[in-house]
Amino acid sequence: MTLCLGPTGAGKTLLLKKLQNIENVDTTATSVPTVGTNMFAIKIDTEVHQIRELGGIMSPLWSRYFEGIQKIMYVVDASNLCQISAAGVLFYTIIANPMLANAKFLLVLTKMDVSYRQMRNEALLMLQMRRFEKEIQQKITITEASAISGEGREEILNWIKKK
Ligand SMILES: Nc1nc2c(ncn2[C@@H]2O[C@H](COP(=O)(O)OP(=O)(O)OP(=O)(O)O)[C@@H](O)[C@H]2O)c(=O)[nH]1
Ligand SMILES: [Mg+2]
Repeated sequence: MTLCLGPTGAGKTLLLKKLQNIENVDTTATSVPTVGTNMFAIKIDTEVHQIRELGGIMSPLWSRYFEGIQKIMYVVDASNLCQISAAGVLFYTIIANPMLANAKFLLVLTKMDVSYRQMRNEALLMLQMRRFEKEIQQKITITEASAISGEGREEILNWIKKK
C-alpha cells in the first residue's frame, strides 16, 4: 500500500484519478476536499496497486496510517505560493517520523500546467529540499506533474510499480 499525502487542495485526488484513467477525467468539475481517506486502485501492466489518499484537512491524523507503509507520495501545488513553504515543513515532519525510516518518498510538484506556477528549482528552494536532504537518510524522488496535461504520469506510474 502506498500513501498519498499533501496539503488540502494540493491536487491529490485529481492526480490519482488521472493516474487511474488517462481519458475520462473531468477536470472541469468542481472538486470536493477529501474528508477522511480515499482508496484508488491503479492498474499498471497486469498488477493492481492500492493507493490511499489522506485528505489534507486530516494532516494531524496522518501518522495513524504510517504503520507498515513502504511508499509515500507527497503532493505539492507548485502554483500556490502561499502554501508551498508550509508544505515543506509538513513534508519534513512526515519524513522525520521513525515509522517511515525505511520508506521511499516521491515528491510531486503538481499543477505544472499553470502559467504562474513556481519552476522546479524555485519550488525546491521554497520547500528547503537541499537542507532536508542533508538531514534525512531516505531516498526522495522528485517529479513534476499535472493532472490536466498528464505531464509526469509515466514517471509516477514507474515509481509506484517499482519494488
Ligand atoms: N490547473 C490545475 N488544477 C489542478 C490540478 N490538480 C488539481 N487541480 C485543482 O485543484 C483543486 C484541488 O484539487 P484536489 O485534487 O481536490 O486536491 P486534494 O489534494 O485532493 O485536496 P484535499 O482532498 O482537500 O486534501 C481542484 O479544483 C482541482 O481541479 C492540476 O494539475 N492543474
Ligand atoms: Mg482529495
